[in-house]
Amino acid sequence: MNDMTIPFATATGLRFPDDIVFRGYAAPSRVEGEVHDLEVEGQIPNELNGAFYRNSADHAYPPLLGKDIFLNGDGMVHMVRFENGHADLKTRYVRTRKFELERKARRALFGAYRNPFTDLAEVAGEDNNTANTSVLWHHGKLYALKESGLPYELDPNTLETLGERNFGGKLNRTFTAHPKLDPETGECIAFAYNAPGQPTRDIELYVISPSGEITSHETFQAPYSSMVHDCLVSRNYIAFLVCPMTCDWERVKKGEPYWHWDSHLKTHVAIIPRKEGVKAIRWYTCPKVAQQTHTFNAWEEQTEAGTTLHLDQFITESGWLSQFPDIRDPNAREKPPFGERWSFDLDSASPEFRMQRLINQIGEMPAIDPRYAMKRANHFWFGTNNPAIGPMLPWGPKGPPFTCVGHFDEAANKLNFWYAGPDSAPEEPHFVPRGPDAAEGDGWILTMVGRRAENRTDLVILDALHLDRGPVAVVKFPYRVHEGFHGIWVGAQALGW
Ligand code: V55
Ligand code: FE
Repeated sequence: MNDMTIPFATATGLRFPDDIVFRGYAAPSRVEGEVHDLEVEGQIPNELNGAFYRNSADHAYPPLLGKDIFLNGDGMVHMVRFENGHADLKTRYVRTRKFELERKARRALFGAYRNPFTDLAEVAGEDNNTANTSVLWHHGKLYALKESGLPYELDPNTLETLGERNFGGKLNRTFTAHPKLDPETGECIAFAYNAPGQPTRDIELYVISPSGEITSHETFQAPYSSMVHDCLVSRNYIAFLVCPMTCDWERVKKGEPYWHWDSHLKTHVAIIPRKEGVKAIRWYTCPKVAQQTHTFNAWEEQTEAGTTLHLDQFITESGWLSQFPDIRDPNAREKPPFGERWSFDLDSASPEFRMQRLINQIGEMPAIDPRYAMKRANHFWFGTNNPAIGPMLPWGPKGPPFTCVGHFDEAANKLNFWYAGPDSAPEEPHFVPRGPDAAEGDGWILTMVGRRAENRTDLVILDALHLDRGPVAVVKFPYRVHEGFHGIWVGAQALGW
């Protein structure tokens, strides 16, 4: 191929690898910018005032080692600001230490995902955090999060990076990308694993007050060091799954992937009462091979037997083999996640718990009405594929793209889908209530949609309880932004707009 056809080719031959992570629709976007007054098909509801923020991994430079996993891209945050039926887009890289050092050098300096032994000597001891996974809005501040590093605070209006934060010196070197917000107390329940920057069995548990102070910090030990990506919080309990995605520092030193799936390890569940804390921790062992991908919610039910704690989550029975190898079975095939409900009778001494299929449909990227977090929710949304209503899309770097958004109404036992159309891949759904007093589920689902044939992105607004009626509005971006991970909705009032 003629280098002249590559828009960012330089005298030094800056080129991205021609592989699944960097090619075609998955290619880094690298575009920072603003578009005022996006095109809109349909009508953006006037009640939808505020901002949708989401994070993504968008490699700023070709990978040092010639290849990489998409999880290791540089954090790029997108904001769509909604105001009285209008929508404006803003996109900026998070100015992490890694990003700044590499931009100065005009090349990659850091090597493999979370592996300092593959970095160039000139960045020895420097932080490899990409801040690429999620965004948090709490105590009036916006943060970009990645589980292998500290939060980066962003300006919620300009998306400028304000700096790395450790909440008064109380965090070590990591912080989860999936903290949970308590809609009743305003607290943020958060955790960190591998907090010193190396694998350890310790898990740090934090409570952050509505004013941003860490009011509680406790530590407990897991049976082994694992990828603790998400957690579950009910009104009175916190639960963690420790799954066989494990890190062995000796392998990392040899340049092997940070994580490997070891099906000889068991899946363990820790249940911690929020009031008593880790001294009252209780461990359960799961009888099947299980990896939690993401969680819907946790809630308690009072029965004659006492308190039952339910954990509603997506579970797969394999490792995440598109990203990290299986060290026991090189021929293992990745299995899709299903929504499951795991139920624990807390007043019983039994070491057993129940596992049921909650949603009879593969899925991932769960969402509920956030006002129903920590108590029983009836409505569940998720990204999914449904070959009965639309063909699958070609695999991307994280496996099969979604083609549909799904909704499960548990009380009615009904599944409902929106198919995004040919060559269209929805991302994580987000629920926004119609107003503060709206009933559960009465509102909208927002989802980014990759329009693969057009090399563009849309933000689609659906009626949350009637997905199959199709979009209320389609907010059209004039170009492609990179597929992302997790986002949030922040209302105009909270933003002080
Ligand atoms: C996940 C995502 C990550 C990561 C580790 O979804 C786990 C799981 C986007 O980065 O670094
Ligand atoms: Fe996640």
